[in-house]
Amino acid sequence: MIEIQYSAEVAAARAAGTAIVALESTIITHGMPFPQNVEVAAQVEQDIRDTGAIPATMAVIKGVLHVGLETDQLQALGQAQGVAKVSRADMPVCLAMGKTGATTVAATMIAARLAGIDVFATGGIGGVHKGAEHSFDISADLMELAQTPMTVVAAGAKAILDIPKTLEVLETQGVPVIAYGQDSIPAFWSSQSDLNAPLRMDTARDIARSHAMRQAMALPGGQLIANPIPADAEIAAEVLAPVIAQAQAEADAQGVTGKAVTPFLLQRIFELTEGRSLTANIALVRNNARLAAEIAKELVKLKA
Ligand code: PSU
Ligand code: MN
Repeated sequence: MIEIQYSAEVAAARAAGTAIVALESTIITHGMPFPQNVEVAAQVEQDIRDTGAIPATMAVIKGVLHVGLETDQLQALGQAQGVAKVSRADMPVCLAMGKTGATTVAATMIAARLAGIDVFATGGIGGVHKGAEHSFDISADLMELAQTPMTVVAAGAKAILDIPKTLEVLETQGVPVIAYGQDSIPAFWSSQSDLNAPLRMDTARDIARSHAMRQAMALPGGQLIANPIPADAEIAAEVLAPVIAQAQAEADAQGVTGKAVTPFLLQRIFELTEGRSLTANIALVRNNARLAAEIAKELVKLKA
């Protein structure tokens, strides 16, 4: 019933048993401005190939679930106006109605599971927004991590979020949050925060082993790998704090709610930092893609 279209390289990788890494498309349509969005998407795909795995960027195009995009499809999606941001709630509607939508972290996890992919790289997951005690704005990404088996590599939760509350929800939902190679939880544009991560791992092999163990135990839900941004690309948390506060105040003053909140904040932070936030965002996504490819390769070895 659900129509899935694999890109040529993903179809070949599936047949050969090559490691595959899923990528989201909301970061292309709603997370970065054109034309950098398309350049970065292609670069991140190439990083995965250079590490020895195959990228599968997810999107719904005219009601078909695409697992891996051809170059022209990626270009078109990156330039299209008014593409829907599709999460768990709206993905089946988008597919059923023959519409086009970019997948969030939650929707990409669902797509990857349907395609038999275990590992997914992104920038930062959605989480509990600042002021959530009033707005109740908690990303569906967190509940997805609790129910869909997937290793998701991110640079921690975006610093626009309430990171302590995000960690509390993940703990409640039984989602392991594993810092890669350090004790503290990375904070997206900054490599360190003053919060200790609940768990730490230092190798892709260990991460693959814990993924396989969850599968062996038939536990629903995935694991979140918090991979710090490379030190030479980070922006100090003190520099960003007032920028984030200003963007949040503007969002509140303008009554921005729901799906629009995260894209609004990212765009304002991009403007207020004169593009520095984007440069850091690009570095961390590429770094996450490389680690995800290493984990996917280890998983292929474990399953052999
Ligand atoms: N990470 C980025 N940029 C983004 C996002 C993540 O570096 O644009 C997107 C992801 O698709 C994530 C979504 O799932 O933001 C979260 O949106 P919300 O807070 O509305 O759930
Ligand atoms: Mn939200």
